Amino acid sequence: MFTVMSEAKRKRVFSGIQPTGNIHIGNYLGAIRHWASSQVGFDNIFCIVDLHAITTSQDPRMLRTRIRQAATLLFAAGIDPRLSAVFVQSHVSAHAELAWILNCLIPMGWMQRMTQFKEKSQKQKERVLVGLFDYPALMAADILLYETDLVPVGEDQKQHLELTRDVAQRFNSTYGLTFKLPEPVIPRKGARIMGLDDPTKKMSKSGSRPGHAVYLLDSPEEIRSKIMGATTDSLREIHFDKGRPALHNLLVIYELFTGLRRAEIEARFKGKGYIDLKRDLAEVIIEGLRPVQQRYRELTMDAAYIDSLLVGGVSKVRPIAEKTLLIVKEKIGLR
Ligand code: ATP
Ligand code: LTN
Repeated sequence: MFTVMSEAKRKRVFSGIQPTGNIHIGNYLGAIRHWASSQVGFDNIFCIVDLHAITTSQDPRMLRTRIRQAATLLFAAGIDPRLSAVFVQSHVSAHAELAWILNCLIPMGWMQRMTQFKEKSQKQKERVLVGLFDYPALMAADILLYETDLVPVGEDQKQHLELTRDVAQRFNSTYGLTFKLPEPVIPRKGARIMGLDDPTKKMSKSGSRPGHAVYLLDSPEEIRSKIMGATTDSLREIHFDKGRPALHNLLVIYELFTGLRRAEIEARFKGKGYIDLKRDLAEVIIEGLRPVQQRYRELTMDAAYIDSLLVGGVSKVRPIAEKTLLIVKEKIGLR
């Protein structure tokens, strides 16, 4: 018999995405697709993390557009507003407040170990913002405000999740049990899709070269040209081999979009070359993204509908966040 799990027993899922640029197939294969496919049976919250976005400089008009675009793409990719709350981080002030409180519990040394900060700040040197350094505290606040059980993310966020658990534990041992310890959920495959122009760097929204990433809203022509131009090695045989990172990356993308087994893919390209693989891969991506793009186009025709979904989302989550913040304030003597 079909049984509906009671609200109280359902595990809470929380994740976030930055509205900093065009959403790419790395975000999709590593995160969004999983958020969409495992909504049933969970209590899901997905956040457009605009306060994280401003840790690097953003053009105000562009940022406003990208917040709405990110929300629309989540719904287009299958996030169902009946099963999941989608909201904009800055609309719930408890995130910034709890981040400040956590700042006052996190030793500098923990933050200095964060590899994402080290990588991102290398490029910016002295211009790097304090907010970027503090990014993991805000992320911990996002997660801990909602008694989150599971955090589905790509591989790059693993260390931030560890810091979140560490700060939750430190709070609990200082002030008594308050926060649940969240578990990261990192997909076995596709958790780190690499740049098409450089298979040693993860595909990223901030990748500057045009051939770096396939974006979810790219046209078929753009997808073909990016995939045909992707870096490869000079060997011939097509098979899954981590020692050949550029080819491996293309094959993983192929695998995830088709759902085929590795042996089937290798058999399909036996005796064939890179051109065949790339041609086929481009079509597979185009077909895979077609329904998302179609739904996106439909949704953009009704901006008021997206706004109403975001209002619905924030009204579901704000009371949860405010309740947690109140408890925290009481525990530490602010009330
Ligand atoms: P930026 O490059 O600006 O830091 P980003 O591309 O990493 O942005 P986020 O908004 O920070 O994007 O990430 C959204 C989700 O996508 C996160 O769960 C993240 O782990 C995942 N993700 C990002 N890049 C990849 C990738 N290359 N492969 C797999 N998952 C990824
Ligand atoms: N840092 C994350 C985005 C993010 C997030 C979160 C993810 C912000 N807050 C809370 C999971 C849970 C990133 O993908 N770069």
